[in-house]
Amino acid sequence: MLTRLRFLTAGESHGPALIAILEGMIAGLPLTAADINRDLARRQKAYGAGGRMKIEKDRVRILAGVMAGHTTGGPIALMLTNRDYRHWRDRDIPPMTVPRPGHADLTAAVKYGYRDLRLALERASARETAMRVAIGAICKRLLAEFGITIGSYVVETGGVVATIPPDMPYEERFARAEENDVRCPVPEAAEAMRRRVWEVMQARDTVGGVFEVVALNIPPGLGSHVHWDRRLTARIAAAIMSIHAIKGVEIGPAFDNARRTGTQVHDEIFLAEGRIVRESNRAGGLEGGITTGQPIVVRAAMKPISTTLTPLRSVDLATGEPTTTRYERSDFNAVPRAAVVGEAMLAIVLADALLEKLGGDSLEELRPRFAALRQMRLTDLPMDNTPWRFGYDDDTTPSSEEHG
Ligand code: EPS
Repeated sequence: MLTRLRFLTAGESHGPALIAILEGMIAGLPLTAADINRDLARRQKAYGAGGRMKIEKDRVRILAGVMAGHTTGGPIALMLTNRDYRHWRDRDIPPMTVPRPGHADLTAAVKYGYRDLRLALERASARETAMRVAIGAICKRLLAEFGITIGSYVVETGGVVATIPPDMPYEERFARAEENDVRCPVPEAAEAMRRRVWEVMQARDTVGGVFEVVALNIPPGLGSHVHWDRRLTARIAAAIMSIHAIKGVEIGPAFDNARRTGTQVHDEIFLAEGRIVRESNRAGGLEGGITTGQPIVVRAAMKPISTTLTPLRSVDLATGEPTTTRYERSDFNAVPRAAVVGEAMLAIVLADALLEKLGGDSLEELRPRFAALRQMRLTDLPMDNTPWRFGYDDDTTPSSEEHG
């Protein structure tokens, strides 16, 4: 569903490295490894992360597409080393034949006919999201040139719900989320979330949760209502749903809106000093699959991590015997980390939508085009208030006069 950008990732969780190629990025964008490493470090932080995060220290190598500190317009090639690989490279790998419920173990083995489930988990692992975050950081760098920022915070962990004061500005939510390792902007709720995660870890179990990803200063008019795969709503939902363990997504408070009446939900339209404004944003920044210019608010539900210390019932596919799962090192809580991945996926979709709207191949070319975008101003709308006719060149349908 990307129209201007393309990206591919490759790599196994415990293989030597992860690789990514981003194609379609404009030329002339200032970019350093530090821009990417900042988000890679943010993705690594979580209360309830497994032992792997003590091993990995994600630092990207930019191998192509960036010269003298600026993108060239050529494909950008990125590499991340898996430090854990050294623990696996010379080892005999014990057979893994008992699929973990909830993981891709069973479904991927059915699809690909694997003789060992490790071949499934190596690529299904959320380790791959490190590369999404790296690509997303480049897209954020582009968006930042136009004042667009993206942040995230966690609103629910293991059933503990944070009540965020509705008047707390998004920038403050983002900043406060950075201050703790559950990424929750409300300190009391953050403490309750940590306690909940601790309890669940003691009970040898795992948690899921809900996070919000928000884009600020997005211009109106990105995306389109005219076709299903051009609706930005659909493109955002698909991107967020592609993140490991995400099983639900909503734009704005969509499920709550579904319980209300139309007059309680829709964001009424006002005119203030020549500008078209809204006093609410229950649409989550999108109407008709097009940006309204208000914050884009995406909420995502993450299922609990499917690798649990407490065994779950399963079947040994080698013997056909009923049995229980064996533990593989994993996370107990990955919601804070998934939120950072959500930022990346939203950044990729929005950078793509912006490039689609603006056209052009270099930052220099984009700047005046961005400045000339139609805004939510009455003067930007060419309404001429005159009657008109459909005027299709269609003589197969009788007119109302002929029908009487
Ligand atoms: C993951 C299992 C864990 C996580 C991993 C995702 O890895 P391991 O089995 O090596 O302990 O740490 O996430 C990452 C390595 C990462 O960088 O996010 C899984 O099964 O999806």
